[in-house]
Amino acid sequence: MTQFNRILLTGAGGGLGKILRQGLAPLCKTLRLSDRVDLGEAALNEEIVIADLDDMDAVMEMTKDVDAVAHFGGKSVEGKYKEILHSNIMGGYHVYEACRLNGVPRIVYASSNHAIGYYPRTQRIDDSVPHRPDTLYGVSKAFVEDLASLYYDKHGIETVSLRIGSSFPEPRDHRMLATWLSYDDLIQLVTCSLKAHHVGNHVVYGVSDNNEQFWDNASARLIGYVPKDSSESYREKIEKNVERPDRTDPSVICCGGMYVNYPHWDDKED
Ligand code: 15L
Repeated sequence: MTQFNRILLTGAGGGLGKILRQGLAPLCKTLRLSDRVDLGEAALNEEIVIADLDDMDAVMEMTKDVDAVAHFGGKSVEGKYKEILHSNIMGGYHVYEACRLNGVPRIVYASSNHAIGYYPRTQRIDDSVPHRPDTLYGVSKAFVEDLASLYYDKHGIETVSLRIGSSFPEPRDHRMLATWLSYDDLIQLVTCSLKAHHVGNHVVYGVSDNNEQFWDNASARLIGYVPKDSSESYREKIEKNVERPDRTDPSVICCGGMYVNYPHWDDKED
């Protein structure tokens, strides 16, 4: 059922953006899509804006006359400080500030488990723990979660921050048996986040109904999310094809996996 007049999806050309381009279409009369990469032809109910999120004027334009923003734009993995700064930190700030100036009441933010990646897997954390980022990318996710807090307390803009685990067609390794979020469950989670009546500033984990879980996700149930998929059907394939990692490695001890072992990206050769 159509509920919104216009939703803006940033990062519509990215891995998850492409899934949500299809998945969010039934929710609104017009789906406005933005990215800095080519998005192809606009379908009948689509509007396309090619722009960079570090351009405030462009973000002001794209957030005009929208009822909600699904903010999936920016860099989705670790990178050099300047890339993270422009894409995620400045980009995130521009989205919040433009929503304030244009009166947009709700944002669904694609945060990441890397905002809390240094927590050990043995500690069952919920949405209320302090940030413990494992990378500069994780820091940028924590920063935008904090912007969400400020913009709710001070300006009344509601946010659901989704600390997405690993959203791919299927889990790829042992860690993803716990962190996997299927595409159908992703669509459901974003839909619940857009439609829930009063969310304030809310943080949830983006994971499917996996047997193995690192996080207490009661806050996701509060907005009506009932995941349908489980990584369990892929366990046998992973046990057979993927080498079991060394249990004493920090990437196995911590939720963030290999991100905790990454070097500082500015030390890397181009
Ligand atoms: C993320 O935040 C990334 O966007 C994705 O590419 C995966 O690395 C995922 O985290 C993960 O932790 O598996």
